[in-house]
Amino acid sequence: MNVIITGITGQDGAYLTQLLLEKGCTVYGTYRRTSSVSFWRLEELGVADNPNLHLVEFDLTDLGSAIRLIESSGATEVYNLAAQSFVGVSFDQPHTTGQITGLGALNLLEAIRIVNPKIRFYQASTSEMFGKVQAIPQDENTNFYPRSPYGVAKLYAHWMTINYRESYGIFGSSGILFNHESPLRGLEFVTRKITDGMAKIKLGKLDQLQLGNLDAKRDWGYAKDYVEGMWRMLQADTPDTYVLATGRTESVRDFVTMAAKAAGITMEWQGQGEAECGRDAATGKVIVAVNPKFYRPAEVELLIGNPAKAKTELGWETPTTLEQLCAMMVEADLQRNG
Ligand code: NDP
Ligand code: GDR
Repeated sequence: MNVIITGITGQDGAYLTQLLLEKGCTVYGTYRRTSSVSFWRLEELGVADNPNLHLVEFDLTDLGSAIRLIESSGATEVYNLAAQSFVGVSFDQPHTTGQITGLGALNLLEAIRIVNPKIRFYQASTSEMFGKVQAIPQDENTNFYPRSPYGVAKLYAHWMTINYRESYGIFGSSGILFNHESPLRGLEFVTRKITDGMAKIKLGKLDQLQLGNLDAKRDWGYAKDYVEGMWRMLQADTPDTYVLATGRTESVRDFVTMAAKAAGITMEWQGQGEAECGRDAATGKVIVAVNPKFYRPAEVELLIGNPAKAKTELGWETPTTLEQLCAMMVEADLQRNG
């Protein structure tokens, strides 16, 4: 079976490529032309040179390119993982984010509608669509209230997937995934910034880690478990919308404490707001400080998902605990920085 994965240079693209190759698929993985393309994630997973992986240059904002990709690959499944996915940047580049993250998904839906409406389509939707949350925990029936240009763009793509399902009978499924992390997570996202920072502090390569809102709470799971859920959504009898989450929420501050512990450091917290800091209990040195430059114009304060529907209907589960995930990430960063 031929499948397309957009955004294979990203975290999820790498894990999904690995999973679908293991399942015997031929993967057409798309990447963007840049002056320095990197396939480091695929290389770390040992799949970059797999003969069943075809790397295809593609930009989500180009409809013609989407049509040619769908035609030439002969794909029967398309996983749309490509996006401008960093919430912070979406405030500075709202237009680009809308073009890629919102209208980009429409380009693929249009290409499917034109070339082969039988193709199954997965849209990478997000818990950021819940934003200023209207219910706790959040599930498939919770009202949306996005709080960033990224969240708004993703909500457009989410509803277009549903609209193409209802208008043209396209098998379009939308996975509302809560935050998922791994040793392959980009350094700009808070978990990896923290595990990389703690590893560097432990190794004497960094004095202090600077963060924004320590009170934000997230439902963090392991990315490798979550790509299995994406695949299950496209193997179901009918297209639908599913939440993938762990059902547990922790603050950024708690994740710092957890990562420090995994690196062999005991944290002590002092102060409040912008004056809050975290000290290494053994040395008394301030190793974590708040820098308002990392605050967002509008924040998503609390996310916690209810994955009951995915469990019941897809048999999806996420066995990895946050402690295991955090330890895995710190261990990988200690090795990379050592
Ligand atoms: P990443 O940011 O790691 O990867 C995004 C991918 O999209 C990269 O391969 C990037 O390429 C590619 N991309 C960006 N712009 C374009 C473009 N114009 N044309 C083609 N490709 C482009 O994201 P993740 O792997 O973490 O997430 C995968 C998807 O799931 C994203 O859509 C994200 O918004 C969504 N999501 C992620 C969650 C998470 O917690 N990780 C939770 C919920 C949803 P390049 O390397 O060149 O930048
Ligand atoms: P998020 O992830 O915005 O939830 O989007 P991120 O890790 O960027 O932020 C999580 C929370 O941590 C707070 N925070 C900081 N964030 C970053 N990046 N850097 C900091 O220094 C920092 N300090 C505190 C943030 O304010 C926020 O509250 C991720 C992305 O993968 C999206 O693509 C995806 O859709 C959602 O997860 C679900």
